[in-house]
Amino acid sequence: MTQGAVEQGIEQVDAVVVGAGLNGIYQIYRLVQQGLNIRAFEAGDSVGGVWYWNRYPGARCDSHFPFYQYWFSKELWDEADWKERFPGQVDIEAYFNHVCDKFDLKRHITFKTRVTAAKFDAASGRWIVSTDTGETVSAQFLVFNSGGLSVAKAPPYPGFDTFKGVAVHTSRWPKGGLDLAGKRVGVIGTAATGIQVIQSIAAEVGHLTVFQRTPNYAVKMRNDRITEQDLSAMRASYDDLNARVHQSFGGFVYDDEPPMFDDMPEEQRTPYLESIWANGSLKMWGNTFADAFMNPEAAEFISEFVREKIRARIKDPAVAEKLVPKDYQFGTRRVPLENGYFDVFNRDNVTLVDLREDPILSVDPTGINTTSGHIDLDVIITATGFDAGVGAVNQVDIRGRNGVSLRDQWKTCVRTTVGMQVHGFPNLFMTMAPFAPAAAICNVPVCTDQQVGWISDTIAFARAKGLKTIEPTAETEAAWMAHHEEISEPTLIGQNRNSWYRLPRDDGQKRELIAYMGGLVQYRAACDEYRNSGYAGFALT
Ligand code: NA7
Repeated sequence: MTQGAVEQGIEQVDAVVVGAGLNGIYQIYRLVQQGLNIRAFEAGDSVGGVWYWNRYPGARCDSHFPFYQYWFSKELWDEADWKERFPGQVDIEAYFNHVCDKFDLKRHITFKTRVTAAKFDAASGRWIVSTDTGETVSAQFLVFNSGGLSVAKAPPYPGFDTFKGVAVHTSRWPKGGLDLAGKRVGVIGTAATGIQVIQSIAAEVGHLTVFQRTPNYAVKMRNDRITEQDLSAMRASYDDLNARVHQSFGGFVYDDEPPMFDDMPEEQRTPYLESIWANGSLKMWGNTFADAFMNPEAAEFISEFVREKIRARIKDPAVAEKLVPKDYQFGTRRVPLENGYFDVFNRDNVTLVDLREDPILSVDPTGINTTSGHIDLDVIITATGFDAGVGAVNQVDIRGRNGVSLRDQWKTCVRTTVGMQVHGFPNLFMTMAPFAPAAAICNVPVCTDQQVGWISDTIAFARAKGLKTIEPTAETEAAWMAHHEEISEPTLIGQNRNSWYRLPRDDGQKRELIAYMGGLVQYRAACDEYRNSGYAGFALT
């Protein structure tokens, strides 16, 4: 039992893990392996996180085979049975269940339970964690693996609650599915999720109205079937890929080094892009020109290439012009993949509403009102995205040293140290949080490997040294934020204000860019340096 303000009768554990998705599952595995006594809480009734919640039609991973899987176990690679180059939600959810069953992890998880509050007790150096089912647990370490994209954004239109048909956010799609056959369906949102839903349901519904605010440069996905041969090659490549993937920029290994834009003769540029386009993957975003994130001329060249690809798919030139992004450059927001999306707009039963010309005014019991009139709908699907980076952590009333509220602190200014700790909140860790590649610009399982690894190593260090607390100093945090801004802001992604990579703010303050743009190698080096130095720049008590 621990001392201090911890009350008698409260369950004492070494660590509490919040969330049992991609990060949480590996976090549980690591901490259990390290001999910690843990409790994990998960809001859903099973594991998978975003792959548990996002069961909308066409939900699919945009990371290509074989990069979207855990890297910590070669056995998992030997057993994996991927069927498609871009796995769908059903297969990914099954994979997570397999991982949990194989390592017997579910017994550590309390399902259908949300952590609602966490209070740091300075005397004991422990967190008192409360849940919505009335449980209270005391833990030395508290790890938020609650996801960077798990709190849904609701559309802010007046009257939305009065709609008498079915209204559903894509991340809350009912487990039993929705019957859309013959229905008048509206989809609000045309980014990664909206694109997948729209292309999947267009042929089934009676009429589909697509409400688009910002057009996206979607890249054609090449979703090959994965054969036994591919799986054998995947298994044989594990050691090589595992060695290289952690040294990549964004969690994918590409065999070719991209050239600098100016080094490639002009006449070779388009055929070169064609060859990458044919790959049908996010390679088009991450591995065209080495300076594509920095050089506006390179970005504009790629943008024009993709604009032409979109135009070529749409029969009506007026519709095509609405779907072609012109006011920002390719790659400066998350690039979605598509498989039939643009062709949908050639169908007679599909209408595109450009919200920039014809904004939504309100929702009423029978549909949506735009400036040009009323649209009758039976179903409204909101694919409007998430409260990115901070949303899930902010749902919990977290009180650190001196009772300071993390949520209140983050209202005016979000700060982290390498996206995994926050000064003033000792022994608290998080993954997928702002100012790390994991927040926005990384193939997540590779970031997970690194972030969960660092957190687990840090906890192991603290325990081996018999520490009560570990946290970054204010100076360390300020230095990380200064480095992040110096590296990330000058990039073209940093210059695009219209993206979930930049946190929304209504108070006139600067909006933080959550995407750390230094790449995995530089990020990993910074994290390793802290660890290898015995956590220089951290307060250890
Ligand atoms: P995103 O990428 O945040 O996209 C949300 C979409 O919804 C996007 O098209 C938004 O337009 C649109 N949106 C958001 N709010 C509104 C309102 N109020 N009215 C109209 N349209 C709106 O979320 P996704 O779920 O597609 O993808 C999230 C990530 O999950 C994705 O990047 C992958 O990494 C996996 P906007 O572009 O803001 O004008």
